[in-house]
Amino acid sequence: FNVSRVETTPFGDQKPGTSGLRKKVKVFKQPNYLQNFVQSTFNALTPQNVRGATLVVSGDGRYFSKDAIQIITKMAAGNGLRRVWVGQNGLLSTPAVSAVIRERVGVDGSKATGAFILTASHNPGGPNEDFGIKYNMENGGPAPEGITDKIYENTKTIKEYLTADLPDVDITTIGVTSFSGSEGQFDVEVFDSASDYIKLMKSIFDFESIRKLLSSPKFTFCYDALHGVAGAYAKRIFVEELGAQESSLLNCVPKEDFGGGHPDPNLTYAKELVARMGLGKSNSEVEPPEFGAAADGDADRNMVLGKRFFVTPSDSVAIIAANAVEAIPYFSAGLKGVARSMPTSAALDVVAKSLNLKFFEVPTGWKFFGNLMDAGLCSVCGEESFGTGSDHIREKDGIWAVLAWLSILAYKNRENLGGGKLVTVEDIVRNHWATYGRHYYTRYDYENVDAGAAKELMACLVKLQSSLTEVNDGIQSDVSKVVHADEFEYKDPVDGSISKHQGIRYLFEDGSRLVFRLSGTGSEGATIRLYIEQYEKDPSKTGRDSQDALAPLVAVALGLSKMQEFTGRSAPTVIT
Ligand code: VG1
Ligand code: CO
Repeated sequence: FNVSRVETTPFGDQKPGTSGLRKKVKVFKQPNYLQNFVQSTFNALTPQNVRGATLVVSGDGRYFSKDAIQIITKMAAGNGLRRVWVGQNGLLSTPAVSAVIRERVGVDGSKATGAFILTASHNPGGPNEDFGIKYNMENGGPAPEGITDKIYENTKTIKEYLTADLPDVDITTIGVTSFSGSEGQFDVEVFDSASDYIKLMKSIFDFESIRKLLSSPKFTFCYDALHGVAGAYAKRIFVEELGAQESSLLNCVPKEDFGGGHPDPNLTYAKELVARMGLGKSNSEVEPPEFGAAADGDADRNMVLGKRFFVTPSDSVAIIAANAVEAIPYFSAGLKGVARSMPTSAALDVVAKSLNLKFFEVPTGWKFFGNLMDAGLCSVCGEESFGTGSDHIREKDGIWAVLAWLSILAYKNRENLGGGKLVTVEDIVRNHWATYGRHYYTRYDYENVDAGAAKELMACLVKLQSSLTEVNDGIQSDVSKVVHADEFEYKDPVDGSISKHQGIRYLFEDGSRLVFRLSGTGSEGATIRLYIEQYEKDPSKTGRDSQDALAPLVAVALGLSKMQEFTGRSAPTVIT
């Protein structure tokens, strides 16, 4: 093949957000738009990770992925990479990409040094919806800010990109296609999307005990992939490996447009699962399953539900951390430490304190956990945004979280499956609250509001922080006093790098918190996130409805931020 240099001019809007570059498909379809970002990324890497290197390219299968894979493959050959690995049909979940970078050995003994993950995660897909791309490093984790900043700088000055005149490669069939160029050989290896990941899961969990749980008539199960890439793993793992019934899988056929839905596993968007679990209004005659879970488009998120019961993601990571050593073989030697993102509730903090574990609070986005894990400081971590994971890879992992919960359930019920009453998801959570106290928690999202108005709202909240007396005087309802307010700033304990402006915090005397952030993953307008948390230690008061318990704090937050005044919205788009 021949390599050519193609002239191009910069786009001004290629700054990677919380998790890569996410834009409407029509933006990505502009001539050279994807090419500019890919070349800017190659130019931001060390030469060893480009020339002669092996690159993984795949994603959640959303619309435009197939075209993108062909474009990137040709550019990889043009930039002197030695080979590209593609999951069959271009499908790899985000956690599977991380696993493949870390674990997989190619047919010729090669190892990958990085990946382009093609996903916009929980954002809808299709010709009028979102596409996204992000680069992951040799450790299997998202590129750190040092690299994403460099990529952005490169996108502002790019003049040309390199590409090879290869034919389109068949990505539907497993096998290797080789090409020869003037500088040597270039291979495209298409491989099974699930097998490396399944092997890793089997090395972490006791599949036999989960199989016993899933095959017990007492235990019923349901998994909703929302037509995302998790479907490609769910059947193999839950049905073929663990013996769940095929009818327990919902929406497990990956689709380019996620069946027209919003592949975000929360109480608003995972409607079908929510109804099946007895949490919605409908369908009250059928007895709901004991356990239900959902994933987002790229399968790194998870929502865990019990029968008529919602587990908050903040509680979920705390409960996994509290039970990991007993219930999950991978952790049997103990946890190295735990971590959560700043807006995530402090439920994990209480567990860390009581178990005497190292604890870290990092900014939103998974890239901050990787350094801690690489340094051996963190085993389990999570975010309030339905992200949970561990140091088995460097991404959050939706299916891992489900297997972790099934392991805990299998462990708690190890003597009950024959006779005796099943310990349910709800029992596990309520017992946890009784031991550690409960962090009432809710998040309000105001999606797609005017970007200017959102900025002003945030600026006002920062300004207010200089006079807490004024803030406290303005609070009418019966909540405790604001004792500290700031913008969260993080100094990475491993490399010393500093990340500023990571969210506006108002901290109350009784440990309650209000946090305000602007989303970094949207593709249109701005999304304001408001996080509300209140700690209750008294076991007789941990059973309230969370919206009721938090109503006074919510009122304070809405008043303080003048939410309706700035955004014109009287209610959030999504409450979780
Ligand atoms: C959101 C979440 C954040 C998560 C990120 C990527 O970011 O809040 O916790 O890490 O999405 O998740 P933001 O900036 O929109 O709040 V995924 O599953 O979209 O890659
Ligand atoms: Co995701």
